Amino acid sequence: AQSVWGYDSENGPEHWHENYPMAKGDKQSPIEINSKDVQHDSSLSAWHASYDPGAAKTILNNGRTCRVVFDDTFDRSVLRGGPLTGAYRLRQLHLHWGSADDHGSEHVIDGVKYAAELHLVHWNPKHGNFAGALKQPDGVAVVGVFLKVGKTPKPEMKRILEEIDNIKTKGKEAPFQHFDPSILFPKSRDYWTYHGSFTTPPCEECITWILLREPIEVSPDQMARLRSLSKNGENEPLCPLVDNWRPVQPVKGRIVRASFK
Ligand code: GRE
Ligand code: ZN
Repeated sequence: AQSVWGYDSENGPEHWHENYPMAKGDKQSPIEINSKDVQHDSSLSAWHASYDPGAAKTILNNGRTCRVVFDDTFDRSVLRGGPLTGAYRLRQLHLHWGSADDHGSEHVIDGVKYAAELHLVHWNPKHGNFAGALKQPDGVAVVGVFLKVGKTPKPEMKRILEEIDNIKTKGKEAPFQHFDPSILFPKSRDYWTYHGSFTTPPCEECITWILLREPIEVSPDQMARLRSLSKNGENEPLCPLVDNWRPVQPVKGRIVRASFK
């Protein structure tokens, strides 16, 4: 059915399990979060990101997302606290987005789909390397930030979106240095947390999700820039890179905890 996975009808999320059986596992992501079903947990502490701007390396278009890659060869940019034990190293950030403003996020909050979702991916160095971490239930921690189109856009997103003109097509990569992604966080540190998976194949179930309650705002112009990326290579027919999100998966009895009331 599919040669390489993607988001189209012939290779999209409904087909992933054919080559990646974990995609039908019991702890898949994303999920819908219903605020009436979440459990406030007063023992959940605050999370802290301590990022070194010098760790940022490159930005690239891999035909499925736009990703910024960080140096993770030592503990220079780390996430701690919240539901986590120990420090997790920042490896990359990337986004999922839609073709219109009313969809694009992967997690759905009380029926609401946001225009985009930013994922900051960290791994637990006690497992040696990233590949080792993927095999462990406490291997990876992802901070998810929702993006909505609004009138008070975060100027901080500009840096990423400016660079997009340099990585229009699949396989393009550009230097992306001196960037502290914590400038993208919303004011509130309130979060939901649950155990789930990568939302892309092989959909390993190794992720502690930390989803921030407060979305950040982007301008219509900034969203248009994101949608101007292409999944085709240079000199190939134009194919816009949009709707790179996986639909929600069965919760299967998992509990979502909230850090706030
Ligand atoms: C992704 O590729 O979309 C992804 C990761 C890591 C964690 C979550 C996620 O690469 O969605
Ligand atoms: Zn993602």
